Amino acid sequence: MNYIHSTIAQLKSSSPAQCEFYQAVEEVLESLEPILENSEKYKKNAIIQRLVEPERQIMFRVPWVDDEGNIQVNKGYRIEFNSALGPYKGGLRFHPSVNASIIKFLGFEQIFKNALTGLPIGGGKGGANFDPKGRSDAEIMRFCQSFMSELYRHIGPTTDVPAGDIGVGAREIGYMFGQYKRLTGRYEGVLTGKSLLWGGSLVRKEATGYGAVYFADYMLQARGGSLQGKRCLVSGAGNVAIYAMEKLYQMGATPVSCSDSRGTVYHESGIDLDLIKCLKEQSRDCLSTYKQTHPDAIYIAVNDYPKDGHAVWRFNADAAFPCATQNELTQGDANALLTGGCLLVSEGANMPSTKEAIESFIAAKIAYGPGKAANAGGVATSQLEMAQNASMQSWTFEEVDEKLKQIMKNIFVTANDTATEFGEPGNLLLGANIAGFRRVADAMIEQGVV
Ligand code: NDP
Ligand code: 2IT
Repeated sequence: MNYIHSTIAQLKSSSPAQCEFYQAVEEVLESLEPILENSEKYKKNAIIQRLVEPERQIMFRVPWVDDEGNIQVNKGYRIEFNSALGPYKGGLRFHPSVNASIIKFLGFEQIFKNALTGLPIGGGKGGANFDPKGRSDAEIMRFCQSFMSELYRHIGPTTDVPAGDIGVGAREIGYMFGQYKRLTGRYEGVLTGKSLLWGGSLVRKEATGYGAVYFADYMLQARGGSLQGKRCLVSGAGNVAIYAMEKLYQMGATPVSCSDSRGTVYHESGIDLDLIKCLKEQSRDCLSTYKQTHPDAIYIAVNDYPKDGHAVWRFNADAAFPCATQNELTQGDANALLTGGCLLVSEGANMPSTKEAIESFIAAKIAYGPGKAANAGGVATSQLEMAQNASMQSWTFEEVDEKLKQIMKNIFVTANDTATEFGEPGNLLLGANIAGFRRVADAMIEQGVV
């Protein structure tokens, strides 16, 4: 067994039953073969064995009282994965599917994503198996306060700076910030994604979706094309999907689909974004009501999805933007996309494509932007929020957007150049994994055995 596969085998025996985490680790480590072969220093310093083991894993009880007076108990997590490049940085996910495997896969991805931004941020992730669906505002507040009552002792503006992810937006960040301030007495930039009224940064809300579209445009420009006139499939209808669709319209493309956990909407003439914002950002409703306003749209409920995948990828289009969740784009979906003429996939979500789907995209040589590169605009803009908080300044929308564009361009150029350097031009998966790894690994070596 070679070095990489024996490291993965050891990981599976020391951390059993964490399939999403193994998937993320295998994808990265298998890309590292060429660099590990060329440089003895990574093996000598046991870099990959150290990288796959989080520096610290915090798991805690989150008790709270619901509106009926019942006591509820959830499981909370913060995984502080790697601090070689800066304070731990990464989101919090509140979703019933959350477990240690999911938080570890997200934290592991975050290390390389954050390294690719070129900014001084380490990798971390957290969350809880709490289901916000159907909960009142008061219940959400009590849950967030209880979650922060444990988390506050582990975080700080120069140690660990959480943000949002699935199920955590400005409302939840507000309640958590309030509780942090109450417990510590300190008003500081300990969370990002804050409201614009009290320390948030312009463009943070839009940044992940906008960034995934900027990244797509850089991929197409390098191939002599552009997004102008392209028909795009988008999945998800949350923060990332909404602002990906907004930027697609601004760049002359047309998003024709979106989805939520209950179903998919396909609208030939283009998704009505104002309606989606109203349904998802205000009334927190489900997408099935879209057809009441647009009878010409198609709605497919989850029960009617194809057996081997997801309805949202079964329409013909030029480009695909998976912006919902992990493993939402299967081999069957990848085949359907390629047959339908899709030339580009830019991942707004974390690990949305299965291993087999990614292999199909790379074999077909379409423009494929892996999540850790394409969706890095969110965390990068979080770091811009930290910089503004630390210097007590606030930058204009245009200033932040310009920095975001430049960061996405740098990530594209770095991944693309690294792919060429290692003999696989255009393979941005390989390029992003090696470039992210190299920055973290070299920092770890310089900082000694810690
Ligand atoms: P939101 O909670 O705002 O939206 C998530 C969307 O995806 C919702 O429409 C939700 O449906 C749908 N969804 C979530 N889980 C599932 C599931 N298991 N099956 C089907 N649909 C699902 O989250 P974000 O938009 O913030 O996050 C989306 C993705 O982007 C995640 O992978 C996240 O890790 C990633 N990401 C987010 C960043 C950020 O800044 N927010 C940064 C980088 C990556 P419903 O409305 O029914 O709940
Ligand atoms: O996956 C991600 O990069 C995020 N959820 C955003 C993290 C952040 O710290 O802004």
